[in-house]
Amino acid sequence: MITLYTDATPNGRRVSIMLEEVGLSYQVRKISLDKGEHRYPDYLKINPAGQIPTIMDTDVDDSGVLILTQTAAILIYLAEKTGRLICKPSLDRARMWEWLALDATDISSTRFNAFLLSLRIGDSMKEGVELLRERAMVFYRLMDARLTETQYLAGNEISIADISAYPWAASMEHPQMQSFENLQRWMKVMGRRPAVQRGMTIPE
Ligand SMILES: N[C@@H](CCC(=O)N[C@@H](CS)C(=O)NCC(=O)O)C(=O)O
Repeated sequence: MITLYTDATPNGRRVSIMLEEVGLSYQVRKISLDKGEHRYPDYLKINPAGQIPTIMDTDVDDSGVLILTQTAAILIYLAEKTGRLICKPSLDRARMWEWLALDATDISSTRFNAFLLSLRIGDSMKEGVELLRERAMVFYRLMDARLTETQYLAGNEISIADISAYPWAASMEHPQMQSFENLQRWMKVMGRRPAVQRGMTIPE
């Protein structure tokens, strides 16, 4: 059985969507960021960085328990465990890693840092927030260009690169987003998937 420790944020939903897509049975433990539960000593034992999401998997081969943090690592682990949403060794697979890495290292951190700055420092850091938002738009422009060539980010099959990118892309509010026609087409396709719709409501 897998337990997902999460809250209603794009990073958390990258994993809840994945769990819904692969169909593994799992339970959800809400870790309220508003209440500071991510810094409670019990939670820090499983995620010393004090971040969500985390998974605990008790169904592992050597009868141990796996506690795993870092969204990209969790997506790769679940894809390998189930053989789902991972491209077969090929050029598409290389592209899948490339887009997953861009999302994990650049897009997610840019988006989260903009959110954190606006939340903690408010108007005094308006310029810093705007700079990060413009940087995010550079990446969404890249994504739009990629999606003029292929249906999904890795190629013509959905993969963990798409699951990773969707929740942050879907929450981006910027006037230019509407002009990215292929990104919009991809978001509609992703947003219609029942597993994505369920994953986006977790935790309730
Ligand atoms: N690199 C981490 C980032 C996770 C992350 O930033 N989570 C945010 C919520 S979206 C969080 O828990 N923030 C609390 C904090 O940093 O204090 C991952 O990919 O899982």
